[in-house]
Amino acid sequence: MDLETHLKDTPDDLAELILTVAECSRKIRDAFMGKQGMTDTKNIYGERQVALDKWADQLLVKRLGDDLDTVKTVASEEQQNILVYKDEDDPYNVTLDPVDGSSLIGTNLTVGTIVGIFKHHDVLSQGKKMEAAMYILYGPLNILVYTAGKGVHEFAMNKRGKYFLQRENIRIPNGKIYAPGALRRDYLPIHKKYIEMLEDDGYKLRYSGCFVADVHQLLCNGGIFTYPGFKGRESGKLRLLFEANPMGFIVTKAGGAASTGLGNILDVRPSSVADRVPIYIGGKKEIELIERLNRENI
Ligand code: FDP
Ligand code: ZN
Repeated sequence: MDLETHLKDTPDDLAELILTVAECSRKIRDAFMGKQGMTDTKNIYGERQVALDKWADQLLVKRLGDDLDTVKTVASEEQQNILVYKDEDDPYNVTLDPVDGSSLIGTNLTVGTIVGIFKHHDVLSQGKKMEAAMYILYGPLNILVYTAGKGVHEFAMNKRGKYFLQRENIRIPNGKIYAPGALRRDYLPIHKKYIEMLEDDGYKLRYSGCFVADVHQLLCNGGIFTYPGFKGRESGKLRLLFEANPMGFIVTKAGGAASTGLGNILDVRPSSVADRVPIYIGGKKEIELIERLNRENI
């Protein structure tokens, strides 16, 4: 079944938005050749932008913001400000991480696009208010995963650029994989204990350096991804709006969870588009463990 057919029970305007991102992802895949170098511009976090990242951002912003008449605002990890379009009444507010894991582009490892979709709630709302979320992986295959609130579904792109259903209603399995971000020497004490407990329990290391790809493997095989708060930056590295919330929404809909280590990420109230958050995302069992360790040490 193709993506369009699969979206037949989704409201037309939301289906159109998801299909527009899918269409952009085909073009982004084609643009890898030739756009791997760095630009001379920086994003709001002071990181030099890779040409592909900037190009993908401009494509997505144009197609979603300028061309669709149902999108009111777009917030992108690569833009300074929230971009405002159209009328007050337009329902959708969208967050974009155009190319997550962009430091891997030059190595030909998998990177991806992450999209969060709010309806009648602005992008500074709690993640649990999202209407839908999706991501695309540019790996050996283009993979698209979306949830419009009910199940989580996975599609693969064929040679003609069309997405076909691979797995429907994905549930995160039990598994013993851990993907730990940050330097071990900077771990805070409870996090250090947590990682040691996973290792003692036989968890295998699988960390690529691309958040969306690392989380996708957990949807396939189970386990936990974490980028914790660490010495020097207790809020961690990953961005609440662009990374943690959409991926947290998807993993939660697949029967997993996403936590700051203290509580549900989807309950966090953002204070600005640039907020960062410590993240533990994956199986419920692993999330319960870090939350218990934190509770017992308070
Ligand atoms: P990148 O800097 O390459 O864009 O938040 C972005 C991110 O990648 C995540 O995709 C990834 O999980 C993390 O940063 C990698 O950080 P480290 O280099 O510290 O491992
Ligand atoms: Zn990212």
